[in-house]
Amino acid sequence: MPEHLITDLQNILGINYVLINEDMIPYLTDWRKKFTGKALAVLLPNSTEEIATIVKTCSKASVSIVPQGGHTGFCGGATPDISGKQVILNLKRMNQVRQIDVENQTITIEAGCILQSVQEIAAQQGFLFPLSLGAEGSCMIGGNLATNAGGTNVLRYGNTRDLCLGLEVVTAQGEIWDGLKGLRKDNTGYDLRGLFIGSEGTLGIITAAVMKLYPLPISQWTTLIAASDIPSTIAILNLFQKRATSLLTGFEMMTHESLKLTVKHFPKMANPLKNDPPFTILVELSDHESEDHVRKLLEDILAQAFDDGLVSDAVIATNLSQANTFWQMREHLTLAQAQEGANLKHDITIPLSALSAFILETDALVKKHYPGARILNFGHLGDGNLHYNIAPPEGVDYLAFNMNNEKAIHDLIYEQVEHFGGSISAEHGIGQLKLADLRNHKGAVAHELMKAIKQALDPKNTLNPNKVVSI
Ligand code: FAD
Ligand code: 2HG
Ligand code: ZN
Repeated sequence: MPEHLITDLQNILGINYVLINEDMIPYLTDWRKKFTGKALAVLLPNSTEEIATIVKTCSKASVSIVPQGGHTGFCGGATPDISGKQVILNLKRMNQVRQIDVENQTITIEAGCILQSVQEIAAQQGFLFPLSLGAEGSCMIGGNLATNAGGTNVLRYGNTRDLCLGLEVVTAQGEIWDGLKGLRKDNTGYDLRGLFIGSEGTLGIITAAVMKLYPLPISQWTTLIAASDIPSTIAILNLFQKRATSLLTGFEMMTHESLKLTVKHFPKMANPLKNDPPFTILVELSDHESEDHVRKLLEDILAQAFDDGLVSDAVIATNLSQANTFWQMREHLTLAQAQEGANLKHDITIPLSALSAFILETDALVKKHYPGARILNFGHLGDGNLHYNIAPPEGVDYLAFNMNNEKAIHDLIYEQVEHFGGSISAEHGIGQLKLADLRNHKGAVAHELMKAIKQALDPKNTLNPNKVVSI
Protein backbone atom coordinates (compact mmCIF):
# COMPACT_ATOMS: atom_id res chain seq x y z
CA MET A 1 0.00 0.00 0.00
CA PRO A 2 1.46 3.41 -0.91
CA GLU A 3 2.26 5.62 2.10
CA HIS A 4 0.09 8.42 0.81
CA LEU A 5 -3.16 6.45 0.36
CA ILE A 6 -4.83 7.87 3.49
CA THR A 7 -3.85 11.41 2.45
CA ASP A 8 -5.24 10.79 -1.05
CA LEU A 9 -8.51 9.55 0.44
CA GLN A 10 -8.67 12.56 2.77
CA ASN A 11 -8.21 14.81 -0.24
CA ILE A 12 -11.15 13.12 -1.98
CA LEU A 13 -13.57 13.04 0.97
CA GLY A 14 -12.35 15.66 3.43
CA ILE A 15 -10.51 14.77 6.63
CA ASN A 16 -13.72 14.26 8.66
CA TYR A 17 -14.96 11.50 6.41
CA VAL A 18 -11.91 9.24 6.58
CA LEU A 19 -12.10 7.55 9.97
CA ILE A 20 -9.02 5.89 11.41
CA ASN A 21 -7.88 4.33 14.72
CA GLU A 22 -10.58 4.08 17.44
CA ASP A 23 -13.14 5.97 15.33
CA MET A 24 -13.39 2.82 13.23
CA ILE A 25 -14.50 0.56 16.11
CA PRO A 26 -18.29 0.77 15.54
CA TYR A 27 -17.81 -0.37 11.92
CA LEU A 28 -15.62 -3.41 12.59
CA THR A 29 -18.06 -5.82 14.27
CA ASP A 30 -21.29 -7.19 12.82
CA TRP A 31 -24.74 -7.00 14.47
CA ARG A 32 -24.46 -10.51 15.94
CA LYS A 33 -20.94 -9.85 17.25
CA LYS A 34 -19.83 -12.98 15.42
CA PHE A 35 -17.28 -11.33 13.12
CA THR A 36 -14.74 -8.63 14.01
CA GLY A 37 -12.20 -7.39 11.49
CA LYS A 38 -9.56 -4.70 11.16
CA ALA A 39 -9.31 -1.93 8.58
CA LEU A 40 -7.01 0.78 7.28
CA ALA A 41 -9.82 3.33 7.31
CA VAL A 42 -13.58 3.75 7.19
CA LEU A 43 -14.67 5.95 4.29
CA LEU A 44 -17.89 7.96 4.37
CA PRO A 45 -18.57 9.34 0.86
CA ASN A 46 -21.65 11.35 -0.04
CA SER A 47 -21.75 11.18 -3.81
CA THR A 48 -21.50 8.59 -6.55
CA GLU A 49 -18.60 10.53 -8.09
CA GLU A 50 -16.67 10.38 -4.79
CA ILE A 51 -17.21 6.62 -4.68
CA ALA A 52 -15.97 6.23 -8.25
CA THR A 53 -12.80 8.17 -7.39
CA ILE A 54 -12.27 6.12 -4.22
CA VAL A 55 -12.55 2.87 -6.18
CA LYS A 56 -10.02 4.06 -8.78
CA THR A 57 -7.64 5.23 -6.05
CA CYS A 58 -7.89 2.02 -3.99
CA SER A 59 -7.64 -0.20 -7.05
CA LYS A 60 -4.46 1.59 -8.13
CA ALA A 61 -3.03 1.06 -4.64
CA SER A 62 -4.16 -2.62 -4.65
CA VAL A 63 -6.26 -2.01 -1.54
CA SER A 64 -9.58 -3.84 -1.40
CA ILE A 65 -12.90 -2.30 -0.41
CA VAL A 66 -15.62 -3.71 1.84
CA PRO A 67 -18.96 -2.00 1.08
CA GLN A 68 -21.12 -1.50 4.16
CA GLY A 69 -24.67 -0.33 4.81
CA GLY A 70 -26.39 -0.74 8.18
CA HIS A 71 -24.10 -3.67 9.09
CA THR A 72 -27.10 -5.82 10.11
CA GLY A 73 -26.29 -8.71 7.76
CA PHE A 74 -25.96 -12.19 9.27
CA CYS A 75 -23.14 -13.61 7.13
CA GLY A 76 -20.24 -11.25 7.85
CA GLY A 77 -20.40 -9.77 4.33
CA ALA A 78 -19.89 -6.19 5.49
CA THR A 79 -17.15 -6.99 8.01
CA PRO A 80 -13.52 -6.67 6.83
CA ASP A 81 -11.02 -9.48 7.24
CA ILE A 82 -8.39 -9.40 9.99
CA SER A 83 -5.48 -8.27 7.80
CA GLY A 84 -6.05 -4.57 8.55
CA LYS A 85 -5.33 -3.90 4.86
CA GLN A 86 -8.86 -3.28 3.60
CA VAL A 87 -10.94 -0.12 3.68
CA ILE A 88 -14.62 -0.07 4.66
CA LEU A 89 -16.84 2.04 2.45
CA ASN A 90 -19.94 2.87 4.47
CA LEU A 91 -22.79 4.41 2.47
CA LYS A 92 -24.78 6.04 5.28
CA ARG A 93 -24.22 9.60 3.96
CA MET A 94 -25.71 8.65 0.59
CA ASN A 95 -29.26 8.98 1.92
CA GLN A 96 -31.20 11.24 -0.44
CA VAL A 97 -34.54 10.50 -2.08
CA ARG A 98 -33.86 11.57 -5.65
CA GLN A 99 -37.39 11.29 -7.03
CA ILE A 100 -40.88 9.99 -6.35
CA ASP A 101 -42.68 9.38 -9.63
CA VAL A 102 -46.35 9.14 -8.70
CA GLU A 103 -47.59 8.09 -12.15
CA ASN A 104 -44.89 5.49 -12.64
CA GLN A 105 -45.34 4.35 -9.00
CA THR A 106 -41.61 4.37 -8.31
CA ILE A 107 -39.17 5.93 -5.88
CA THR A 108 -35.53 6.63 -6.72
CA ILE A 109 -33.39 6.45 -3.61
CA GLU A 110 -29.74 6.42 -2.67
CA ALA A 111 -28.16 3.31 -1.22
CA GLY A 112 -27.70 4.75 2.29
CA CYS A 113 -31.42 5.40 2.87
CA ILE A 114 -32.62 3.51 5.95
CA LEU A 115 -35.36 1.05 4.96
CA GLN A 116 -37.85 2.36 7.53
CA SER A 117 -37.44 5.92 6.32
CA VAL A 118 -38.20 4.77 2.75
CA GLN A 119 -41.40 3.08 4.01
CA GLU A 120 -42.36 6.29 5.85
CA ILE A 121 -41.66 8.59 2.91
CA ALA A 122 -43.65 6.32 0.61
CA ALA A 123 -46.58 6.25 3.08
CA GLN A 124 -46.62 10.06 3.26
CA GLN A 125 -47.31 9.99 -0.49
CA GLY A 126 -50.04 7.35 -0.09
CA PHE A 127 -47.86 4.45 -1.21
CA LEU A 128 -46.72 1.19 0.30
CA PHE A 129 -43.05 0.26 0.02
CA PRO A 130 -43.53 -3.39 0.94
CA LEU A 131 -40.04 -4.54 1.93
CA SER A 132 -40.24 -5.18 5.68
CA LEU A 133 -37.82 -6.88 8.08
CA GLY A 134 -36.84 -6.78 11.73
CA ALA A 135 -33.74 -4.68 11.03
CA GLU A 136 -35.66 -2.03 9.07
CA GLY A 137 -34.77 0.72 11.57
CA SER A 138 -31.07 0.39 10.70
CA CYS A 139 -30.53 -1.63 7.50
CA MET A 140 -30.09 0.36 4.29
CA ILE A 141 -31.53 -0.03 0.85
CA GLY A 142 -28.08 -0.70 -0.68
CA GLY A 143 -27.57 -3.53 1.82
CA ASN A 144 -31.08 -4.84 1.11
CA LEU A 145 -30.31 -4.92 -2.61
CA ALA A 146 -26.84 -6.36 -2.15
CA THR A 147 -28.29 -9.23 -0.07
CA ASN A 148 -31.58 -9.47 -1.96
CA ALA A 149 -33.31 -9.27 1.42
CA GLY A 150 -36.59 -11.08 2.00
CA GLY A 151 -38.60 -10.41 5.15
CA THR A 152 -42.27 -10.73 5.94
CA ASN A 153 -43.99 -9.47 2.77
CA VAL A 154 -42.31 -11.70 0.18
CA LEU A 155 -45.36 -13.93 -0.06
CA ARG A 156 -47.34 -11.10 -1.69
CA TYR A 157 -44.77 -8.63 -3.10
CA GLY A 158 -41.62 -10.69 -3.69
CA ASN A 159 -38.10 -10.11 -2.37
CA THR A 160 -35.91 -7.03 -2.90
CA ARG A 161 -35.00 -8.16 -6.43
CA ASP A 162 -38.68 -8.20 -7.37
CA LEU A 163 -39.12 -4.66 -6.08
CA CYS A 164 -36.22 -3.13 -8.02
CA LEU A 165 -36.52 -1.67 -11.52
CA GLY A 166 -33.18 0.09 -11.91
CA LEU A 167 -29.75 0.58 -10.37
CA GLU A 168 -26.84 2.96 -10.35
CA VAL A 169 -23.59 1.12 -9.68
CA VAL A 170 -19.91 2.00 -9.38
CA THR A 171 -17.96 -0.81 -11.02
CA ALA A 172 -14.73 -2.36 -9.77
CA GLN A 173 -12.89 -0.15 -12.29
CA GLY A 174 -14.44 3.01 -10.82
CA GLU A 175 -16.85 3.56 -13.74
CA ILE A 176 -20.42 4.68 -13.08
CA TRP A 177 -23.18 2.56 -14.65
CA ASP A 178 -26.39 4.58 -14.81
CA GLY A 179 -29.17 2.02 -15.04
CA LEU A 180 -31.75 4.13 -13.22
CA LYS A 181 -34.63 3.65 -15.65
CA GLY A 182 -37.92 2.83 -13.97
CA LEU A 183 -39.02 0.41 -16.69
CA ARG A 184 -41.14 -2.65 -16.08
CA LYS A 185 -40.06 -4.17 -19.37
CA ASP A 186 -36.54 -3.96 -20.80
CA ASN A 187 -35.19 -6.97 -22.68
CA THR A 188 -31.96 -5.47 -23.93
CA GLY A 189 -29.46 -8.25 -23.46
CA TYR A 190 -27.92 -9.47 -20.22
CA ASP A 191 -29.68 -8.60 -16.98
CA LEU A 192 -27.01 -6.41 -15.34
CA ARG A 193 -29.38 -5.23 -12.64
CA GLY A 194 -30.11 -8.83 -11.70
CA LEU A 195 -26.40 -9.58 -11.52
CA PHE A 196 -25.62 -6.84 -9.01
CA ILE A 197 -28.64 -7.61 -6.82
CA GLY A 198 -27.66 -10.27 -4.30
CA SER A 199 -23.94 -9.98 -5.16
CA GLU A 200 -23.11 -8.82 -1.61
CA GLY A 201 -20.71 -6.08 -2.64
CA THR A 202 -18.46 -8.40 -4.67
CA LEU A 203 -19.26 -7.13 -8.19
CA GLY A 204 -20.07 -3.44 -7.82
CA ILE A 205 -21.06 -0.75 -5.34
CA ILE A 206 -24.76 0.06 -5.51
CA THR A 207 -25.22 3.80 -5.11
CA ALA A 208 -28.89 4.32 -5.99
CA ALA A 209 -31.97 2.39 -7.11
CA VAL A 210 -35.42 2.79 -8.62
CA MET A 211 -37.87 0.80 -6.51
CA LYS A 212 -41.53 -0.10 -7.07
CA LEU A 213 -44.29 1.42 -4.98
CA TYR A 214 -47.76 -0.02 -4.39
CA PRO A 215 -51.07 1.46 -3.23
CA LEU A 216 -51.39 1.50 0.57
CA PRO A 217 -53.96 -1.05 1.77
CA ILE A 218 -56.90 0.51 3.58
CA SER A 219 -57.46 -2.43 5.84
CA GLN A 220 -55.30 -5.09 7.46
CA TRP A 221 -56.36 -7.94 9.72
CA THR A 222 -53.88 -9.91 11.75
CA THR A 223 -54.52 -13.16 13.53
CA LEU A 224 -52.63 -15.71 15.59
CA ILE A 225 -53.55 -19.34 15.02
CA ALA A 226 -52.64 -22.44 17.04
CA ALA A 227 -51.63 -25.55 15.10
CA SER A 228 -50.48 -28.88 16.43
CA ASP A 229 -48.08 -29.95 13.69
CA ILE A 230 -46.41 -28.93 10.43
CA PRO A 231 -48.82 -30.77 8.09
CA SER A 232 -51.72 -28.78 9.65
CA THR A 233 -49.68 -25.57 9.33
CA ILE A 234 -49.15 -26.20 5.63
CA ALA A 235 -52.79 -27.14 5.15
CA ILE A 236 -53.76 -23.82 6.79
CA LEU A 237 -51.38 -21.98 4.45
CA ASN A 238 -52.89 -23.70 1.42
CA LEU A 239 -56.38 -22.86 2.62
CA PHE A 240 -55.49 -19.16 2.94
CA GLN A 241 -53.72 -19.19 -0.44
CA LYS A 242 -56.77 -20.70 -2.08
CA ARG A 243 -59.41 -18.51 -0.47
CA ALA A 244 -57.64 -15.18 0.18
CA THR A 245 -55.32 -15.32 -2.87
CA SER A 246 -53.57 -11.94 -3.23
CA LEU A 247 -55.11 -10.58 0.01
CA LEU A 248 -52.76 -12.87 1.95
CA THR A 249 -49.77 -10.64 2.83
CA GLY A 250 -48.14 -12.49 5.73
CA PHE A 251 -47.81 -16.08 6.92
CA GLU A 252 -45.20 -16.57 9.65
CA MET A 253 -44.60 -19.64 11.78
CA MET A 254 -43.20 -19.67 15.34
CA THR A 255 -42.52 -22.82 17.35
CA HIS A 256 -43.23 -23.21 21.04
CA GLU A 257 -39.48 -23.45 21.78
CA SER A 258 -38.66 -20.14 20.01
CA LEU A 259 -41.52 -18.29 21.72
CA LYS A 260 -40.48 -19.68 25.12
CA LEU A 261 -37.07 -18.07 24.66
CA THR A 262 -38.67 -14.79 23.58
CA VAL A 263 -40.79 -14.63 26.73
CA LYS A 264 -37.71 -15.40 28.84
CA HIS A 265 -36.01 -12.23 27.55
CA PHE A 266 -39.11 -10.11 26.83
CA PRO A 267 -41.81 -11.14 29.35
CA LYS A 268 -44.35 -8.78 27.74
CA MET A 269 -44.27 -10.93 24.57
CA ALA A 270 -46.45 -13.67 26.07
CA ASN A 271 -48.46 -15.71 23.59
CA PRO A 272 -52.17 -14.79 23.81
CA LEU A 273 -53.11 -18.25 22.51
CA LYS A 274 -54.11 -20.80 25.17
CA ASN A 275 -51.79 -23.64 26.30
CA ASP A 276 -48.66 -22.54 24.38
CA PRO A 277 -49.39 -24.52 21.20
CA PRO A 278 -46.57 -26.39 19.39
CA PHE A 279 -46.93 -24.03 16.40
CA THR A 280 -48.21 -20.45 16.43
CA ILE A 281 -49.00 -18.97 13.02
CA LEU A 282 -49.29 -15.27 12.34
CA VAL A 283 -51.51 -14.51 9.35
CA GLU A 284 -52.09 -11.07 7.85
CA LEU A 285 -54.70 -10.21 5.21
CA SER A 286 -54.68 -6.79 3.51
CA ASP A 287 -57.33 -5.19 1.33
CA HIS A 288 -57.64 -2.07 -0.78
CA GLU A 289 -61.43 -2.19 -1.04
CA SER A 290 -63.49 -2.71 2.05
CA GLU A 291 -62.73 -3.31 5.71
CA ASP A 292 -65.79 -5.54 6.20
CA HIS A 293 -64.99 -7.80 3.26
CA VAL A 294 -61.54 -8.80 4.49
CA ARG A 295 -62.68 -9.22 8.11
CA LYS A 296 -65.54 -11.50 7.03
CA LEU A 297 -63.24 -13.46 4.74
CA LEU A 298 -60.78 -14.00 7.59
CA GLU A 299 -63.55 -15.24 9.89
CA ASP A 300 -64.89 -17.57 7.19
CA ILE A 301 -61.49 -19.08 6.50
CA LEU A 302 -60.83 -19.56 10.21
CA ALA A 303 -64.25 -21.20 10.63
CA GLN A 304 -63.42 -23.63 7.85
CA ALA A 305 -60.00 -24.34 9.39
CA PHE A 306 -61.68 -25.14 12.75
CA ASP A 307 -64.23 -27.38 10.99
CA ASP A 308 -61.44 -29.19 9.17
CA GLY A 309 -59.72 -29.83 12.51
CA LEU A 310 -56.61 -27.85 11.47
CA VAL A 311 -56.80 -25.21 14.19
CA SER A 312 -57.28 -25.50 17.95
CA ASP A 313 -57.37 -21.81 18.88
CA ALA A 314 -57.18 -18.39 17.19
CA VAL A 315 -57.14 -14.72 18.21
CA ILE A 316 -57.95 -11.92 15.76
CA ALA A 317 -56.37 -8.56 16.63
CA THR A 318 -59.18 -6.13 17.34
CA ASN A 319 -57.15 -2.98 16.77
CA LEU A 320 -53.87 -1.76 15.30
CA SER A 321 -52.08 -1.80 18.61
CA GLN A 322 -52.91 -5.48 19.17
CA ALA A 323 -51.88 -6.30 15.60
CA ASN A 324 -48.56 -4.56 16.26
CA THR A 325 -48.11 -6.63 19.43
CA PHE A 326 -48.56 -9.84 17.39
CA TRP A 327 -45.94 -8.66 14.90
CA GLN A 328 -43.60 -7.67 17.74
CA MET A 329 -43.83 -11.19 19.14
CA ARG A 330 -42.58 -12.36 15.75
CA GLU A 331 -39.82 -9.74 15.42
CA HIS A 332 -38.58 -10.34 18.98
CA LEU A 333 -37.64 -13.96 18.19
CA THR A 334 -34.34 -12.83 16.68
CA LEU A 335 -33.69 -10.23 19.37
CA ALA A 336 -34.29 -12.79 22.14
CA GLN A 337 -31.98 -15.29 20.46
CA ALA A 338 -29.27 -12.63 20.16
CA GLN A 339 -29.61 -11.81 23.89
CA GLU A 340 -29.28 -15.46 24.76
CA GLY A 341 -26.09 -15.91 22.68
CA ALA A 342 -24.90 -16.19 19.06
CA ASN A 343 -26.61 -19.45 18.05
CA LEU A 344 -25.96 -21.46 14.90
CA LYS A 345 -28.15 -20.02 12.17
CA HIS A 346 -29.47 -21.89 9.14
CA ASP A 347 -31.50 -19.68 6.84
CA ILE A 348 -32.93 -22.33 4.56
CA THR A 349 -35.73 -22.92 2.07
CA ILE A 350 -37.36 -26.28 1.48
CA PRO A 351 -40.14 -26.96 -1.05
CA LEU A 352 -43.37 -26.85 0.96
CA SER A 353 -44.22 -30.37 -0.16
CA ALA A 354 -41.06 -31.67 1.55
CA LEU A 355 -41.12 -29.44 4.63
CA SER A 356 -42.86 -31.80 7.07
CA ALA A 357 -40.51 -34.66 6.28
CA PHE A 358 -37.48 -32.34 6.48
CA ILE A 359 -38.43 -31.07 9.93
CA LEU A 360 -39.36 -34.50 11.27
CA GLU A 361 -36.11 -36.13 10.11
CA THR A 362 -33.79 -33.23 10.88
CA ASP A 363 -35.21 -32.63 14.37
CA ALA A 364 -34.69 -36.33 15.10
CA LEU A 365 -31.08 -36.24 13.89
CA VAL A 366 -30.25 -33.11 15.90
CA LYS A 367 -31.82 -34.60 19.04
CA LYS A 368 -29.94 -37.87 18.55
CA HIS A 369 -26.49 -36.32 18.00
CA TYR A 370 -26.81 -33.27 20.27
CA PRO A 371 -29.06 -34.29 23.17
CA GLY A 372 -30.65 -31.28 24.85
CA ALA A 373 -29.68 -28.84 22.05
CA ARG A 374 -32.52 -26.37 21.43
CA ILE A 375 -34.02 -26.22 17.95
CA LEU A 376 -35.23 -22.64 17.45
CA ASN A 377 -37.21 -23.10 14.30
CA PHE A 378 -39.37 -20.30 12.91
CA GLY A 379 -39.73 -18.32 9.73
CA HIS A 380 -41.54 -17.10 6.69
CA LEU A 381 -43.44 -20.32 6.16
CA GLY A 382 -45.44 -18.88 3.29
CA ASP A 383 -42.13 -18.82 1.34
CA GLY A 384 -40.93 -22.22 2.60
CA ASN A 385 -38.21 -20.26 4.44
CA LEU A 386 -37.18 -21.63 7.82
CA HIS A 387 -34.75 -20.09 10.27
CA TYR A 388 -33.59 -23.41 11.67
CA ASN A 389 -31.33 -22.19 14.45
CA ILE A 390 -29.56 -24.40 16.97
CA ALA A 391 -28.70 -23.26 20.49
CA PRO A 392 -26.82 -25.30 23.11
CA PRO A 393 -28.70 -27.11 25.85
CA GLU A 394 -29.91 -24.76 28.60
CA GLY A 395 -27.00 -23.74 30.83
CA VAL A 396 -24.25 -24.83 28.37
CA ASP A 397 -21.80 -22.13 27.27
CA TYR A 398 -22.50 -20.89 23.72
CA LEU A 399 -18.89 -20.27 22.77
CA ALA A 400 -17.71 -23.72 23.82
CA PHE A 401 -20.72 -25.45 22.22
CA ASN A 402 -20.26 -23.59 18.95
CA MET A 403 -16.51 -24.15 18.87
CA ASN A 404 -16.96 -27.91 19.30
CA ASN A 405 -20.01 -28.43 17.10
CA GLU A 406 -20.43 -25.60 14.58
CA LYS A 407 -19.08 -27.34 11.51
CA ALA A 408 -20.68 -30.70 12.24
CA ILE A 409 -24.09 -29.12 12.88
CA HIS A 410 -23.91 -27.01 9.71
CA ASP A 411 -22.90 -30.13 7.74
CA LEU A 412 -25.73 -32.19 9.19
CA ILE A 413 -28.37 -29.59 8.42
CA TYR A 414 -27.03 -28.68 4.97
CA GLU A 415 -26.89 -32.38 4.02
CA GLN A 416 -30.55 -32.59 4.94
CA VAL A 417 -31.25 -29.45 2.90
CA GLU A 418 -29.59 -31.03 -0.16
CA HIS A 419 -31.46 -34.28 0.39
CA PHE A 420 -34.81 -32.46 0.42
CA GLY A 421 -34.02 -30.20 -2.57
CA GLY A 422 -33.67 -26.95 -0.61
CA SER A 423 -31.30 -23.99 -0.44
CA ILE A 424 -28.69 -23.13 2.21
CA SER A 425 -29.56 -19.45 1.98
CA ALA A 426 -33.11 -18.24 1.53
CA GLU A 427 -32.51 -14.58 2.28
CA HIS A 428 -29.41 -13.80 4.37
CA GLY A 429 -26.82 -14.54 1.67
CA ILE A 430 -23.38 -16.15 1.78
CA GLY A 431 -20.87 -13.51 2.96
CA GLN A 432 -17.86 -15.07 4.66
CA LEU A 433 -19.98 -17.41 6.81
CA LYS A 434 -21.02 -19.80 4.03
CA LEU A 435 -18.14 -19.28 1.58
CA ALA A 436 -16.95 -22.88 1.95
CA ASP A 437 -20.46 -24.35 1.92
CA LEU A 438 -21.43 -22.63 -1.32
CA ARG A 439 -19.29 -24.74 -3.61
CA ASN A 440 -20.86 -28.00 -2.44
CA HIS A 441 -24.29 -26.54 -2.57
CA LYS A 442 -24.14 -24.96 -6.03
CA GLY A 443 -22.21 -27.78 -7.67
CA ALA A 444 -19.01 -27.38 -9.69
CA VAL A 445 -20.54 -25.94 -12.86
CA ALA A 446 -22.55 -23.19 -11.19
CA HIS A 447 -19.67 -22.37 -8.85
CA GLU A 448 -17.22 -22.02 -11.76
CA LEU A 449 -19.70 -19.77 -13.59
CA MET A 450 -19.95 -17.57 -10.51
CA LYS A 451 -16.16 -17.36 -10.28
CA ALA A 452 -15.96 -16.49 -14.00
CA ILE A 453 -18.41 -13.62 -13.46
CA LYS A 454 -16.39 -12.29 -10.52
CA GLN A 455 -13.17 -12.63 -12.53
CA ALA A 456 -14.68 -10.79 -15.49
CA LEU A 457 -16.16 -7.91 -13.51
CA ASP A 458 -13.47 -7.54 -10.84
CA PRO A 459 -10.24 -9.13 -12.08
CA LYS A 460 -8.12 -7.26 -9.51
CA ASN A 461 -10.37 -8.55 -6.69
CA THR A 462 -10.89 -5.03 -5.38
CA LEU A 463 -14.46 -5.46 -4.17
CA ASN A 464 -15.16 -7.53 -1.05
CA PRO A 465 -12.67 -10.34 -1.74
CA ASN A 466 -13.33 -13.77 -0.21
CA LYS A 467 -17.00 -13.12 0.26
CA VAL A 468 -19.49 -15.31 -1.70
CA VAL A 469 -16.73 -16.75 -3.98
CA SER A 470 -12.92 -16.64 -3.86
CA ILE A 471 -10.91 -16.15 -7.05
P1 FAD B 1 -24.86 -4.77 5.52
O1 FAD B 1 -24.97 -5.77 6.61
O2 FAD B 1 -24.13 -3.52 5.81
O3 FAD B 1 -24.22 -5.46 4.23
C1 FAD B 1 -24.68 -6.70 3.76
C2 FAD B 1 -23.91 -7.09 2.49
O4 FAD B 1 -24.19 -6.16 1.44
C3 FAD B 1 -22.40 -7.05 2.65
O5 FAD B 1 -21.84 -8.05 1.85
C4 FAD B 1 -22.00 -5.68 2.12
O6 FAD B 1 -20.68 -5.66 1.62
C5 FAD B 1 -23.00 -5.49 1.01
N1 FAD B 1 -23.40 -4.09 0.77
C6 FAD B 1 -23.97 -3.24 1.66
N2 FAD B 1 -24.27 -2.07 1.04
C7 FAD B 1 -23.85 -2.21 -0.25
C8 FAD B 1 -23.88 -1.35 -1.38
N3 FAD B 1 -24.40 -0.13 -1.32
N4 FAD B 1 -23.37 -1.81 -2.55
C9 FAD B 1 -22.86 -3.06 -2.64
N5 FAD B 1 -22.80 -3.90 -1.59
C10 FAD B 1 -23.30 -3.48 -0.42
N6 FAD B 1 -32.72 -10.32 6.32
C11 FAD B 1 -33.72 -10.78 5.53
O7 FAD B 1 -33.50 -11.02 4.35
N7 FAD B 1 -34.97 -11.01 6.05
C12 FAD B 1 -35.28 -10.75 7.33
O8 FAD B 1 -36.42 -10.96 7.76
C13 FAD B 1 -34.25 -10.21 8.17
N8 FAD B 1 -34.51 -9.89 9.46
C14 FAD B 1 -33.52 -9.38 10.23
C15 FAD B 1 -33.81 -9.05 11.56
C16 FAD B 1 -32.82 -8.52 12.37
C17 FAD B 1 -33.14 -8.14 13.79
C18 FAD B 1 -31.50 -8.34 11.86
C19 FAD B 1 -30.41 -7.77 12.70
C20 FAD B 1 -31.21 -8.68 10.55
C21 FAD B 1 -32.20 -9.20 9.73
N9 FAD B 1 -31.95 -9.55 8.40
C22 FAD B 1 -32.95 -10.03 7.61
C23 FAD B 1 -30.57 -9.46 7.86
C24 FAD B 1 -30.18 -8.06 7.32
O9 FAD B 1 -30.92 -7.05 7.94
C25 FAD B 1 -30.37 -7.97 5.82
O10 FAD B 1 -29.46 -8.85 5.20
C26 FAD B 1 -30.18 -6.58 5.25
O11 FAD B 1 -30.57 -6.59 3.89
C27 FAD B 1 -28.75 -6.06 5.35
O12 FAD B 1 -28.74 -4.67 5.10
P2 FAD B 1 -27.55 -3.76 5.67
O13 FAD B 1 -27.75 -2.38 5.15
O14 FAD B 1 -27.44 -3.88 7.12
O15 FAD B 1 -26.31 -4.42 4.94
C1 2HG C 1 -36.17 -13.03 10.63
O1 2HG C 1 -36.90 -13.61 9.84
C2 2HG C 1 -34.74 -12.80 10.26
O2 2HG C 1 -36.58 -12.59 11.72
C3 2HG C 1 -33.78 -13.33 11.30
O3 2HG C 1 -34.45 -13.25 8.99
C4 2HG C 1 -33.70 -14.80 11.38
O4 2HG C 1 -32.76 -14.77 13.58
C5 2HG C 1 -32.83 -15.35 12.50
O5 2HG C 1 -32.23 -16.39 12.30
ZN1 ZN D 1 -36.14 -14.03 7.94
